[in-house]
Formats: sequence, structure tokens, C-alpha cells
Amino acid sequence: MRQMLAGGLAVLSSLYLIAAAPRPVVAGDPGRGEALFAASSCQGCHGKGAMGATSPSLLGPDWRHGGDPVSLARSIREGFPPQMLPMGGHELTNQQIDDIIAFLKSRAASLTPEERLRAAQNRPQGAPKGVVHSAVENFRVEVLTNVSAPYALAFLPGGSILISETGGAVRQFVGGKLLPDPVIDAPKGDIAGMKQWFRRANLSIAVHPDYARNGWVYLLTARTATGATPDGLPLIATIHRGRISKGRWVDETRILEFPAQTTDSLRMKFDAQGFLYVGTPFSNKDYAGGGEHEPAQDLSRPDGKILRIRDDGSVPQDNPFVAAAGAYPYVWSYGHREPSGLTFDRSGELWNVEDGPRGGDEFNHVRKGRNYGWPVITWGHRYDAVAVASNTEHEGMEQPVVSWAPSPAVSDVEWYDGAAFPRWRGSFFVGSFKQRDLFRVTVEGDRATLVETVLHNVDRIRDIATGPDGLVYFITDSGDLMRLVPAARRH
Ligand code: HEC
Ligand SMILES: [Ca+2]
Repeated sequence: MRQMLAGGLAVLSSLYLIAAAPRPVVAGDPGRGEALFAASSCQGCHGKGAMGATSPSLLGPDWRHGGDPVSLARSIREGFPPQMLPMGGHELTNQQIDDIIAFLKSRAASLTPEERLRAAQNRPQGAPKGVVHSAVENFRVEVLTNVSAPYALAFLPGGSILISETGGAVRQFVGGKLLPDPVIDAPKGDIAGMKQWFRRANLSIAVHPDYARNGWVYLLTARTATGATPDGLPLIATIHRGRISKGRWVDETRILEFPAQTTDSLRMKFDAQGFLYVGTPFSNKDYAGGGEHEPAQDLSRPDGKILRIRDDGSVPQDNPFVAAAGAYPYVWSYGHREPSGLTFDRSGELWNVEDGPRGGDEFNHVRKGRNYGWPVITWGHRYDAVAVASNTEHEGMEQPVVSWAPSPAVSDVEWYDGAAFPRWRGSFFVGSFKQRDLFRVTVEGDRATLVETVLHNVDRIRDIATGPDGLVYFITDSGDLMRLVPAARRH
């Protein structure tokens, strides 16, 4: 679909070859701009009439990168690398960009009050100002720093934070400040040749539970596979282990490589015993019924799984399928779609969140060797035909603890046991992309007893972590590192 749109854009570009340099002083034509916006890639991300969809509305009242014509033209022409595919604006002429800006301006001026409200709601609102009153705790949201297109954060025991940027840098937040220089010599993936929407060189970062003794930090990077992978997967994920000494990555070892489908998920989490878990995506496929032979159900493949790895990259001999003929020995659980969030509770049980196909986002209690159903069962729908009911149950396949529809596009999950918010202890926090919400979930056994929206429409929440100070930290796709602080706490 997106490729078709991009093709359409190329055709349109050649139709509009009229405007060459010097830049015309004539204002744009809103009618032409509207047609171009609808026919090109813009509408696919920013929604019909620029009202906002997976990407923000473009009708104000505020703009992250400026709402004057010069800033808008810069946003459209240059886009926002390296996180995303180019928005397509670099292929447009100045006249075409002026036309689109004229369309956005005239549309913004003629919105009904309802449309204006909807457009504003389809933009991230950022950290709320003042005290937020939730069901059982009151808090404020602090913005600590801003980095470029982050994927993950991880705490060192002393409270410093490591942040991995998708462009390929590891940043350090030390003593309340972001160090200006990235970690020197840190491993770096490569986005060259990646075809997907979000292209990421570096993804997850994790700190060994025994860091105080061994100093080990783990980083997951991605690159395009050269030559065929055994499973026909386009990417290679690499898990690196190293130490950070005086701002430099040292003692680098590649402990494991495996082929991957996209740079979604691939989040690493350690359990208390020092086993490393990684969720691998198998989402590039519509739900179509059946699916018993798809990769996520195939134990010989690494995709659509949660993997369990020893801290040196070797296979734990108590993994559930080590003795199964042909099985990929790292598989811990299977039938996952996009397991982008993993967390362990106090008793060491593993929980995950994953995006459904269209509705059916899941929060799962993950147990050794179990099958979580994708793409045989889902509470979501196929993308092309909403009317086609999905299969929701199957013998031998697990049900989610929570299933969301419509999809908030869940991102990460964090079990909370900190001291700063006593009434939140024993809850799970779940972040989301599309809805930009932070949820709190409580469970009894495998039944959810509460799903509360703690924050609404903040921003695309990418990764959540509890600090050694017991505060809840998260990082957004816009690069903001935020934390929740008890309202009563003084500074
Ligand atoms: C692949 C999805 C995608 C496509 C295609 C796309 N955009 Fe965007 N666009 C985004 C995202 C995501 C942002 C927000 C980036 C940020 O704030 O860091 C954005 C931001 C913008 C902004 C800046 C908004 C602000 O608040 O400052 C403008 C203007 C814009 N896009 C216009 C366009 C136009 C015009 C097109 C078509 C030529 C287009 N976009 C195509 C995803 C897309
Ligand atoms: Ca499932």
C-alpha cells in the first residue's frame, strides 16, 4: 500500500515539473495542494484531510517544528531522519510544497469546532503541567532531557541512565545531565537497505543484573542481511556485550546473531538469574485465518518468539525445545506477533505486551514453552476486511490477560515495585504509541482487575523503566526522557 502511494507520488512529481528555481513568490494553490496531499504518501501517515492518524495532525494550533510557512516547508522537504523513511517531501518541487502549505492553512482556517478539537487531540500533548490525579496516586511529570529518536533506556545501579538512539548512538544521563558526547566506540548497526517504515540501527539496551561485579552492558543492533538468511529474513540482529569505561565501549563481544523480520520489538530484558530474554517480531503479515504453518508457529525459526539466552550467548539447557528435532534452541515461547515489551514481576514471572493486527493488542503472562496463538488466533481483525471475524480461541493456545480493541498500539510493559508510589506497588505500567497513553494494569492470577489510563495523549511512549529511586521513567519517540514524581515530593 505504502509503496503504491510512493509510486503515485513519483508520478505526480513528474506531472508538476513546472516550478524550477528561482523559488516562485506566488502563494501555493490549496486545491492542488489538497489533491497532492491525498494522492501522495502524506495522507497515509497524517490522515485524511491532515486530521492526524498514526502521525500527528498538521492543522495546529501548535506545531513541533514550527507552523510558519518557512518551517513547514523545511519539515516537509527535509523530513525527520534517521528514524523514519523520508516523508516523501524531498521529491516535491517548491511549488508543490507551497501548494500543500496553502492547503494546510486554508483547511486549518475552515475547520468546524468539532474538527478543530479532533485535530488537536490527534497531536501529542507532551507532559501535562501541574499535578495529575489518578485513581490512587497523585503525581507530576518531569521532562529530564531530550535525545534523538531513542529506542530504550536502562539504569545502572548508581542511577545513571543509558539510552540507545535508533540512529546508532549510546547516550549517558549522569547526575541529572545528558553527557554531550555519545559513548565512543559503541557498537552501531546500519540502516542502509532497510525497507520498513522505521529504520533502526540500534535498538535495545540492557544492564546485567550482576553489573556491580561484572560491569556488563548489552546492546542489540540491526543491519540488512547480505546474502540469503536461512529463513529468508531481511535483517540480522546482533547482541553485543561490553563494558563502558571512561565514556568508551570496551571488551566488545558479539554474543549472538539471528535473522529478524523488522526492527520492531527486539527488546531485551534480564531476569534476576541473569538469563536474557528477547522478543522477536513476526508482524509483516495480515491476519487471514489459518496460520498454523506461519513462522511464529514454526519452532525452527527465530521470528515471532520470545528467546531465552545465557549471558554469554549460549543456549540454556533447560529451554523448552532444546531436545526437539530442528527447533531453534533459544525459543522460550512462541506464537507472538510483535512482543515489544517484556517485564518480570516480584516472583520472577514473565509478562509481555504485543500489538495486535487491528485491535487485539495483548498483555500476556508468558510461560515456558507455551503458544500465544499468532497468527492462528487473535482478538484483532484483518486489515483489508474488518468484517472477517477472527478466530479467538484454539486448543493449546494461550489467551491474553488483557486484550485492547481498538488498538492503542501497546509498546512496553514495566512491573512496578518501587518505594516512591506505595499504592502502585504490584501494578504493571503499559505504554502505547497510537493513543500515546500510559496505562496501569493490576492482575489477580491471570485475570486483570483494573486497566486505568494514568496519562493520556502525552506522546508515543517507547520504553518504561523504574529507577533505583523508585520513580517511573519513560522515553518517547520524540526523544523526551520523562519521569513521574509524587505530587507531595519537594524539590
Ligand atoms: C512515514 C509516515 C509519514 C509520511 C509518509 C509523512 N509524514 Fe509528515 N510526519 C510524520 C511524523 C511521524 C512526524 C512527526 C515527527 C516529529 O515531530 O519528530 C511528521 C511531521 C510532519 C510535519 C511537522 C509537524 C510539526 O508538528 O511540526 C509536517 C509539516 C509534515 N509531517 C508534513 C508531511 C507532508 C506534507 C507529507 C507528504 C509529503 C508527509 N508529512 C508525509 C510522518 C509522516
Ligand atoms: Ca496471542
